Amino acid sequence: MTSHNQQLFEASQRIIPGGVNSPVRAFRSVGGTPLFFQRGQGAYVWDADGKRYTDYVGSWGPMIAGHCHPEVVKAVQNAAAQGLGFGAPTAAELEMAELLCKLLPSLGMVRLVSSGTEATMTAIRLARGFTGRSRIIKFEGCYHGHSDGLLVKAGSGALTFGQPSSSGVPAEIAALTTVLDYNDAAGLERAFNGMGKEIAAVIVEPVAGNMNLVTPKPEFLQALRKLCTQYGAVLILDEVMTGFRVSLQGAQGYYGIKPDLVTLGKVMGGGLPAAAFGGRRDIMQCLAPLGAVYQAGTLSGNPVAVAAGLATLKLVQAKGFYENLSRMTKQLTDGLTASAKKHGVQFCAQSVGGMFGLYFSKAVPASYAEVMSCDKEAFNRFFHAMLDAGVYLAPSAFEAGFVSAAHTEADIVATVAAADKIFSTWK
Ligand code: KE4
Repeated sequence: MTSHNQQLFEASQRIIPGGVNSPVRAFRSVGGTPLFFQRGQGAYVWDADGKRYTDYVGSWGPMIAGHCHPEVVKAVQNAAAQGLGFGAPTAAELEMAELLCKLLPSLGMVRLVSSGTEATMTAIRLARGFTGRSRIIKFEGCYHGHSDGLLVKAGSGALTFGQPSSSGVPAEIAALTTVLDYNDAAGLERAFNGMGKEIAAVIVEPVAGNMNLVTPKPEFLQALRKLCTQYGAVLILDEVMTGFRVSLQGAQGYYGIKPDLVTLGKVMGGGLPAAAFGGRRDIMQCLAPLGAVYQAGTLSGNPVAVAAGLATLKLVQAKGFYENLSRMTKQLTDGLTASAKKHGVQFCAQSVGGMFGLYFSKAVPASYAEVMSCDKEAFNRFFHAMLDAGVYLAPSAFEAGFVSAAHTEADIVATVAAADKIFSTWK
């Protein structure tokens, strides 16, 4: 009997490339048939066959309050009843801009867009316009969306499918992107010493979440800030994933690093298409209509998406929100690690705030090379065994996982118990 998931996937593949609207959803790296979800509620999602899963993907981070949180749904319904879009300013956009600037002091000014890709693409253009320079630095395994200059040794789906550098990107554009090793402060120093005055911007995930999860070394963050300041390059912290995920002040607040520009998305849209970029006023004032750097968007600041974001950002400001989220996430990673150890499985895990990484390796990876040495096949086996047990992890060994405020202690305990059963017969 062909499952409904399979029927939908077969039909989708006939008219949608790979049957999906974003490659990492296709289960290509883990194998098997991707799940088509029909419903989400709290910590759970239901697939097209009606099977329930405890969800640790959360739409890749946005669903930090859980699926269909009543206050978010109500805010969306109320906004939608007033109008789905105007292509003109609304008070809600001002409220969102003021809230972002209040929560993130590094935001002197901010502009709303509809995706993380738009945010990072524009931040790069802005840095180039502000400095008059062309070269950018990124780090292997980091993913910043799919604009041409950033699809060079990228992470996430690009890494999953072994095409970290996409075809279709002209060599002339890729040549302006220098790719260095994440956490390699010495390598960054050498690059700046060699071409510092050519560098418009360094863009970095302050916690790398697109080559599985890799946390930053203190000396790496310090080098980023020191060298960008010293050479007049713009430091762009890509907090599309870490913003409001690792703490209320994102990774910049968690680690105490002050960026020149920040990109945001995911949580700030609550699941709907809202993202943003912002930072120093002197840089942001180069943007049209004030300055000569052009950027635009039909759906930028869409009132329904902004309503979802505002409702979500209201929820995350509740007292103890991040303490609880971090505690639950750590209980998950500690429980999985203890179970693997008990059963002699080479596995480890770590968490930062409400995001986590799972690795089939002896030690937690601190670089792209160490991520690549983790046992990907073992991850794929674990992924499917957990899926069979009703636990939905990210369908790739090169992604981070996410816990929501809707996950209960019982959910975490049940997830660890499911893994323990799997590890108990692990060969
Ligand atoms: P979007 O254009 O997908 O909204 O954002 C791109 C982006 C930018 N920066 C960071 C740090 C990101 O993690 C992302 C997108 N993340 C992936 C998941 N690793 C989105 C999932 C997908 O590509 O389907």
